[in-house]
Amino acid sequence: NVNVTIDGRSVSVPKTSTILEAAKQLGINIPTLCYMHLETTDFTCKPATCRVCVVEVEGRRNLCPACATPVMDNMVIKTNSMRALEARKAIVELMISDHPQDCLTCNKSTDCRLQELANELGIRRIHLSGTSKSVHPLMKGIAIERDMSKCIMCRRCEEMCNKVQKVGALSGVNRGFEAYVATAFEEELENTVCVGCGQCVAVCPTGALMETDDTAKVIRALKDPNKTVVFQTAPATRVAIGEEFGLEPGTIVTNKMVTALKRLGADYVFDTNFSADLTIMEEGTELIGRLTDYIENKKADLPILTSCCPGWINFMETQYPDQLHLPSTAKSPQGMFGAVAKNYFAEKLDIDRENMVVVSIMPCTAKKLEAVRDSLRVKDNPDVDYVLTTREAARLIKMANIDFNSLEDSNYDDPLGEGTGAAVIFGVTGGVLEAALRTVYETLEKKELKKLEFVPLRGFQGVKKATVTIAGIEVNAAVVHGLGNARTIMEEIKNGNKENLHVVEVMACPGGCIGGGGQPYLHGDDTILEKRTKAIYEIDHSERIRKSHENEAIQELYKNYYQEPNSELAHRDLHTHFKK
Ligand code: HC0
Ligand code: SF4
Repeated sequence: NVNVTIDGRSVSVPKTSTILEAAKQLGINIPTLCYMHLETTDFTCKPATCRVCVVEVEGRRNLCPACATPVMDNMVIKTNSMRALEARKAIVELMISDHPQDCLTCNKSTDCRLQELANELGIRRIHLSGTSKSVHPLMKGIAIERDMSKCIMCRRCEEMCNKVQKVGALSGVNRGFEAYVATAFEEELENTVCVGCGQCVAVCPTGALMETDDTAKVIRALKDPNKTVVFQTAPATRVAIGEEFGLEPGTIVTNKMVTALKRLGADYVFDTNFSADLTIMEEGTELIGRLTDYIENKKADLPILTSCCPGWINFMETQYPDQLHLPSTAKSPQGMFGAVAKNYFAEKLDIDRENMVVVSIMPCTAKKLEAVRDSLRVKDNPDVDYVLTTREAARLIKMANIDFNSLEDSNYDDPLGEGTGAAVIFGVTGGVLEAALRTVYETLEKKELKKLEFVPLRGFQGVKKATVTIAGIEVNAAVVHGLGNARTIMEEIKNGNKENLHVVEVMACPGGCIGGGGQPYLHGDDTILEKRTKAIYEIDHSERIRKSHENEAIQELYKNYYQEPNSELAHRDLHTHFKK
């Protein structure tokens, strides 16, 4: 360890620390724009380009960037000297002078770190007037909107896409005023290897990267008297949307969210948890089928890969097109919900599917891309009409003058509103597999599973593996989250699957859906992911029914409509195919 003095206070820190880290130990938060570190996500962005963290070090002529300057014994540092403050202010002013000044109408307003910093530093006027030199057209994709005029070259998106997700869709180009982050050949993200996970959006400090805003379309549908508007809410939204209304991360607001959607004018508010249980029935049956096949014929498409995460499926299609026989053919819960709503439920209501509008509230930007897939529509009519991220849903609620925190609780509607504890854990990494194992175990063993928690599959470790013995079969399971880890496991599988994996769960976003690209921003604090996870497990624990096959509404649906999992009708509505 070494001793340093920062702003007049001493601290002993490991000698490998930077000034920024040492200051943190004293509770001094030196502002940063480009630097970001997320422990759970294993994400570090440290290009030292923004220079906002400059501090004064005694004996050195130049100011030093705190994020990139290692401490030395007896160093004396001032983070708030006049010189440091003025330099910091000048740097931010320079950035703003080359930034569109449309904070009033920017989608990121009040969530923008640059805006916040300008306020913290008391910048009230831009002396360096001049027009913004970096003018770029707004690129509006189905999932993600890019406005590179607002890019400050912090490179967080690039680091996230290339180092954590290992997709490689983004890279910095040009120099000086002309510098920005581009896709290959300046293509729209959708025409590149981008999978739409939105993790770049999640770390962007300004309005350069945003989800594409679909709130106006939903408002139009809600106002149309001829439309029956049906909402579904994803598992991970209920433990996060409260943050948008100032509640503690991990506050469970499931039933307030239902009330809010009803106040907006929804005709029905249903739960994606319902169709998550349905997914377990379809996917679990497929898993049992492939395992049996393997035992009997020594040959089968193994490991079976989960198919509910659209970012992951896009990744499979672009990166591993020769392995597309492995994913389960089950649609995601969002997709299954749309099909059940527009086929079964519309028929029950005796309305045309064209007059039903299905709106999903999802923690995810890639769900917007999933909703426009060919396999999720009948002729021109999509099963899911619009997808709003958790952030967009909150915006819609605020717009409608609904005081979220004082809302009373409401229950989901029947019959697509019933979900189990197994369904809610879909929202965290390891949850889909745990839910599947609960059902597969009881189906094959024909006896009650006493301990429902599969602890080795829980937690934030990037790759988790466990062997579970079910009816004499040793099932080798793995769980990965974050596409970089998905790539690791896919390489293992491609190279002969030496560990003989039978089933693998993949979620594109670190932490699973609770860390989705459409969730309330973490602003660098990833303890929020732990809090959301804890809340998801709390909900599971408190549910009366915690296994998908015991969901009574699902049992009814099979009895009245689909007959049995993987039936012909189930294949028509609930299964999909992949694009090479
Ligand atoms: Fe997820 Fe899902 S669990 S992907 O993370 O499977 O988005 O929350 O809705 O569809 O259920 C997201 C979350 C879902 C789906 C479910 C799955
Ligand atoms: Fe990369 Fe995901 Fe952003 Fe696409 S959405 S550019 S894959 S981080």
